[in-house]
Amino acid sequence: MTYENILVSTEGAVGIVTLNRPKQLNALNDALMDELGAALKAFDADGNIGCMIITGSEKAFAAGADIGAMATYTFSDVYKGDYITRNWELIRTIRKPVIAAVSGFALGGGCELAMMCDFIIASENAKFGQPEIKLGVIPGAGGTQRLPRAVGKAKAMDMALTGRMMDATEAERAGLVSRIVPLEKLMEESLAAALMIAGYSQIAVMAAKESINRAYEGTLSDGVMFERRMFHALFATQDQKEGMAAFVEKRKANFSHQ
Ligand code: DAK
Repeated sequence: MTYENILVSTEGAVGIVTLNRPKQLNALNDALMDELGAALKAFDADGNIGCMIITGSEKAFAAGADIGAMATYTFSDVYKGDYITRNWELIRTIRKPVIAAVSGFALGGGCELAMMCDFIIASENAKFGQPEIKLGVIPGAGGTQRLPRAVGKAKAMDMALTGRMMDATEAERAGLVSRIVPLEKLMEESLAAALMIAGYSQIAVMAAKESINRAYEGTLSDGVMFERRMFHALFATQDQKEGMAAFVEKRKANFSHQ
């Protein structure tokens, strides 16, 4: 597939997708979301890839869903066309870890896209917001659900009802981003994290992601039981034998992802 709205590359075992509509501050239109989904799916299916990064430009990760494209949509357009669910939700089906490397604006659908990733590394100039209220709508790609889970009800209400932006420091303090790095180190640090993850057992990494995601969608006791069974299951892998043998033998583990 050839891409017109994203750039796709690899660094070792890491797949990188760069959102690339610079004139529109990476506003997310249907074509871009289709391409993003296809690129992530291809990386997920590629045994040589262990982790992915989604990033944007220095000025904008993504300034939201494309307002120009949306402006004339009718209810029947979005409902019948399954707008958002049709392609955006595909990101949730990706089983390997996806890191959002965010600099500049992550607004509306851009903030929601970052929150669909497994964690967010932000540069010092990152700004997060759900300003849809200013456009006469509400967040429609999970913002009203993922933001309160990440930052709590008070801040989520504040953000979604006033439409104000949160800077990187506030976002880290609130738990929305995992770390802040200098702008010029964003890709270096994100890549280092992704390469580290890709160096571990893919099976253990996927099991960790699946288990943590359970924390959002079920009860504590069901989540703990799911985690326990996954933990038990990992003793059936060659990677568990290798990882523990390497520790005992004081050498680096060489995982085969089996
Ligand atoms: N869509 C389309 N174009 C955009 C855009 C966007 N979201 N954001 C920026 N642009 C374009 C601008 O129109 C401008 O284009 P030209 O005029 O040069 O042709 C260019 O990018 C540069 O933007 P600015 O000139 O405005 O740059 P500034 O540095 O002055 O300001 C800004 C940057 C990010 C503060 C500003 O552009 C801004 O406020 N942008 C809009 C941010 C926003 O409101 N984002 C939320 C979008 S709404 C739904 C599901 C989901 C959604 C809706 C419905 N359903 C299920 C039905 C989601 C909605 C959203 O995400």
